[in-house]
Amino acid sequence: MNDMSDTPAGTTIASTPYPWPWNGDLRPENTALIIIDMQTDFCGPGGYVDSMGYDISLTRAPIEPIKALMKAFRDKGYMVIHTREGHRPDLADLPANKQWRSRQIGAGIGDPGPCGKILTRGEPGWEIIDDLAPLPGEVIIDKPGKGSFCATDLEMILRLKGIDNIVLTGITTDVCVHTTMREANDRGFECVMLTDCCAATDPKNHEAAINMIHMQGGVFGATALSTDLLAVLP
Ligand code: C5J
Repeated sequence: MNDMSDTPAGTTIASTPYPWPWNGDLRPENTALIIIDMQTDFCGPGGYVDSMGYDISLTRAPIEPIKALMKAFRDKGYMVIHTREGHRPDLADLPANKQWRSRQIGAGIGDPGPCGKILTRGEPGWEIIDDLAPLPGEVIIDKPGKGSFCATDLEMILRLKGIDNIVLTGITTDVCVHTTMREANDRGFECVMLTDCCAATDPKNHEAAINMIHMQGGVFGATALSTDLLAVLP
């Protein structure tokens, strides 16, 4: 069994279940912030999540913590990456079963809604919210699925930039953030999820998703509060 108190030299944060990153090598050159799906469709009035009847005050809660974190990452020269879930306007990349399921609860992907066609590229609801708008030159990953690596060039970009460590934020904890963390972990990236910078449409699922990460010595990585990371960010 590993000794979790055996903290490596370098920089680590007060994370659970181990001090992250595992090797203490936390630098602007090897660490990226990924902000997942902070789009009107997931946290704005009239968007996909709102249309399904979920409480968007939950998915809006991470906006301010992410804003503070994003500023610190930008100021210190770290890579900031944004993702957007959405489909081509002709819906050529929308699986029929995904569309069918979304229609069962009144928020059909590709169907017209208060913010334009739901989860469709180019529509108002699909845009990242103004509070967290990408800066010119920041990488934006458009993804048709829940994971940010599926059918995208994210892995190639991270490898070419020399990124080892990924800081995960955004919505929703239990769906797109978790899927992305699992995909990244399987590719050998060292991941931390910042729990105050994520949210789910059901708080119990948020907690459960965090608990899953803590199993097996950190089965997909670690979790922390953004303040714990900001306190030591080199
Ligand atoms: C979902 C997401 N929940 N961004 N997408 O459909 O988590």
